[in-house]
Amino acid sequence: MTVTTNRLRIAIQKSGRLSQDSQALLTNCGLKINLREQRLIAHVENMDIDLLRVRDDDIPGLVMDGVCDLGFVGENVLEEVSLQRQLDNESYDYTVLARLDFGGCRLSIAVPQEEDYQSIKDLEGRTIATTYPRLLNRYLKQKGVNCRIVNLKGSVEVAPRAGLADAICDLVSTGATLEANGLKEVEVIYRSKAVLIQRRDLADEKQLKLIKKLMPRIQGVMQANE
Ligand code: PRT
Ligand code: ZN
Repeated sequence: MTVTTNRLRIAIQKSGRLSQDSQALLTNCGLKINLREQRLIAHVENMDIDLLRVRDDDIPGLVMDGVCDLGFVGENVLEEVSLQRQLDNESYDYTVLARLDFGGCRLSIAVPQEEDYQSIKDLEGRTIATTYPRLLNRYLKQKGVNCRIVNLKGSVEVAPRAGLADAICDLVSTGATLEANGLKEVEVIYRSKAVLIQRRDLADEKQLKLIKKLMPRIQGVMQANE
């Protein structure tokens, strides 16, 4: 059973790197958010909007399945989920309303520092650990390199030391984590930022009007931050 409501539903990361910035953006747009720490749903007091606070990995699917109307998510997660859903013959439709000014990072391949690395061809036949198997697979295919991909949900950066993989493919921002684990970045395979996405089939007039009102405010807040 799906609960019908014509309040606009926005999915945001509950706790993590995108939570604060997503919430701050909405607050700066004038939304009065009633936040109780452990709650799944936060009501916006002065507009017909509810925030759904979930794991970032669930956000693309919630929007693609039409369970949420909008979502704040990293392009890395969005693209990975899209590729996976295409393979699984599930819907993967969405519209990007805005590319945001936070959550910037890159998805990179890294190898042990002592490795003599010349090019991606050096990884032929080797094993790479990652949380992003679809993005990595797409990149390796483009380059014509065959590798074994090991799918890890966490602790990717320790995989080479633990003898689980020859290389890793993980998110990087400052590079400090790679360095602390004796790894060096050798290929950037994807550059990511946070985006605001909308479900494709949104048709409710009231909700569309609300989004139309919200978008110039979001652009305004981002310009003010420049
Ligand atoms: O619990 P939930 O599933 O919601 O959260 P999560 O743990 O999966 O994600 P989270 O909160 O870590 O990241 C959410 C999103 O933030 C990512 O999907 C990216 O879009 C974005 N982002 C931006 C990053 C980073 N920067 C980043 N540096 N996500 C992860 N990292 C990791 C990086 O892999 C490294 O392990 O942070 C660590 C520190 O990075 P360095 O390079 O500065 O050392
Ligand atoms: Zn996650």
